[in-house]
Amino acid sequence: MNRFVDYIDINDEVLDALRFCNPVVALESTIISHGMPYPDNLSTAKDLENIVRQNGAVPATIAIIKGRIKIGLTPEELEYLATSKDVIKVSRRDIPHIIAGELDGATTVASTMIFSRIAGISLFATGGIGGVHRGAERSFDISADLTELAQTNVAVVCAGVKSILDIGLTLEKLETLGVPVFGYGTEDFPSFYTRKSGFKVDTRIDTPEECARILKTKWDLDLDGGVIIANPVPEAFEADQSVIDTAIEIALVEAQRNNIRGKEVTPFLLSKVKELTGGESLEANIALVKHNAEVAAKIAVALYNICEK
Ligand code: PSU
Ligand code: MN
Repeated sequence: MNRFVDYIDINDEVLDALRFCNPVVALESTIISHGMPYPDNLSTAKDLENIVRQNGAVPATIAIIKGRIKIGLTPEELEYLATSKDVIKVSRRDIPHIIAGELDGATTVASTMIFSRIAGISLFATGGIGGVHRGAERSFDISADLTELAQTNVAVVCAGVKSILDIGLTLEKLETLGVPVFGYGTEDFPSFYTRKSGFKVDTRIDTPEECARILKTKWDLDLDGGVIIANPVPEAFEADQSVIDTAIEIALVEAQRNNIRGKEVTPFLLSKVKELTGGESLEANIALVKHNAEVAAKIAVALYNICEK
């Protein structure tokens, strides 16, 4: 940790928790800067932090502000991220130049995992992760989130992946990379807005304690890398599958027509889907992230309890 202090600011609440090895849950910032409109982004970010606290853990929202890695944000910093237009999407390869250039960065799943591990945080709650894009056999477009999951010891609680991706190929790639994929209370791998994707997970887990035992075992054995805990959107907030499917088809055609490439692909598809599905997708999105924050906090507490023994 010492050689990182020149780059990182950890807020007091998180630092206290880390010092005593108390449960901490990391939260990402892409959701705030790119994932939702203002003011829903800000109210959701605050709600997520409170949900983590109510479930016995300390929240650590992660971002880069003026070149400093922030682990835990002040209310002013949250507000700044929620309203600033100049926040850049930062995955692994973007980290050096955003920090050296003293710029603002919203962390993706990959970079939030990297900073979580540096700080000693094992649980991370988000919405959806990146994966293998449709047509990847020609475009080679496979998210850096997957290679991060292969090497960085952080468990990611998410609502699966959106079908802007090829879900089957994403699951195959995760198998190749040795990343366990668990269904939380389900055998079905969820597809973000909806509870099923047509694909199964190979392991179902039903309790935070069961999950914590598996995580401890993995990392005790030096089986480096992350874990995906796929937690389906609560039934009451599930979106209409056909509305989502139509929006995704349109978004994919528009991305192709506009020759969108590289790191712009995912933000382009996400914003098109958001635009085409409006309020319905936003409501599902907020509900599922809150549910993920709750489950991540419970697993962090369970992990603390078994590591204490
Ligand atoms: N998928 C979603 N919502 C998101 C993302 C992906 O359903 O917000 C964001 C996350 O930050 C994820 C990143 O880590 O996009 C992946 O981008 P790329 O495909 O360019 O690696
Ligand atoms: Mn990509």
